[in-house]
Amino acid sequence: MASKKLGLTGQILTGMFLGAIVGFILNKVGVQDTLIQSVFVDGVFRLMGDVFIASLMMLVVPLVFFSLVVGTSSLSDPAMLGRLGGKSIVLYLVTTAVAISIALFVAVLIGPGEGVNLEKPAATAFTAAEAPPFIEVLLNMVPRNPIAAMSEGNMLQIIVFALLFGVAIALSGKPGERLKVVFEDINEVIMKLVVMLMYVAPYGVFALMARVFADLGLDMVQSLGWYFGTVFFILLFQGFVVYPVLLAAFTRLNPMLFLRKMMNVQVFAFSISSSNATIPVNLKNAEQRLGADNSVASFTIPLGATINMDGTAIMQGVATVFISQIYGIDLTMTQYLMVIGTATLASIGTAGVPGVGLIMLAMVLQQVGLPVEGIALIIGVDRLLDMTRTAVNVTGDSMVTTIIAKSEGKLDKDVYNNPNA
Ligand code: DAS
Repeated sequence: MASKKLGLTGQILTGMFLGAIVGFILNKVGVQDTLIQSVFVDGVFRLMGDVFIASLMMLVVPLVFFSLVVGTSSLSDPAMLGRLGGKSIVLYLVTTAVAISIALFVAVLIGPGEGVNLEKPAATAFTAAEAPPFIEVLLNMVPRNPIAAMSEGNMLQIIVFALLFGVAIALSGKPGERLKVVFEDINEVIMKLVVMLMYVAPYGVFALMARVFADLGLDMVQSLGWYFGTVFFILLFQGFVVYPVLLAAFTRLNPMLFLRKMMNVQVFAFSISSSNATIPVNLKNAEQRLGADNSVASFTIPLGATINMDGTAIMQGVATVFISQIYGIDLTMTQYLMVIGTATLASIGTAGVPGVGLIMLAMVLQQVGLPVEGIALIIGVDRLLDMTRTAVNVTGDSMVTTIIAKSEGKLDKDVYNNPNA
């Protein structure tokens, strides 16, 4: 699995670099206003890139709805709710909200997209909607018509409906059990769609990068470098500062042992870019090396892989600020709060498969009225960031698992404190 994923990663990286080189050459040769510009840059590359972005968007609504119903219906099973479910949800959402708040603060401080002032895309399906006052956002979260919410792509309403629908499934006895199986099967198929889309990614990335570099040349490299560096720095800060501090504060356990025992899980997650596929490795590590009892880890690790995506939320926070700066759009405090709320809620609906964080980014951008086309600017470097943020995602899952196991008196401290366990 890992070698296959690296092959795909290698293909995407190849598409990225080839696209950048072709675009850079076209920019240097100066094809503006020539046949090459209209046939290739504004023709073939635009079509390939827009089709790829549209196919990302195509998956947002079904992905969030079905993965969230599946996640909620298993979570809200009465036997599982209780303290475990409550603690997990609070800790997972708090760590995600902390992660994205740090991301927004640092991104505004560094300003990776300042000074480019790319021309805003023509009025498209994603024209910036007026950001409503925050109280209105809260009132507007309950969908009067769930089907309309889905057709309009109103993600907060879709998330609320999916949460309620999932709870209703869990409380509906036999009919609910039958329906839950159907939703689990549909969810599997949608995950397969995400994987299929990732195979088209190298071609889409090539076209997007070629077009961006043909139009912008080197200016883009500098801004992209700042974007990549900002996300990478915050991911490392979250993984190696925030998590150890939270662990020590909540459990008084030695955080350096935690980091040391997480290395193998992080390398695995990095290489395959999938929290879901890392569940078996993360679960085994939590039980056998961190000393968490199976009754806790078997619930919190899979739940975390589904609803806890701190690394993804960090990328979404920085990307939102970067894209708003690139287009010279100032975000209001309400919009920043909406980004935190939407990205935190979206992380619940983001299943741990490669590239899915980018699909959810489209939703966050749409919710705050930013041009979704901005994804084209960062998609080329996203693969490398996906690998890193997946390693952070699974580290967060294990950190919360350790805190909960300790609080439930279900952590074997001898195992945890044994460096060779
Ligand atoms: N690769 C996803 C994961 O498995 C995260 C993402 O796409 O942002 O966690």
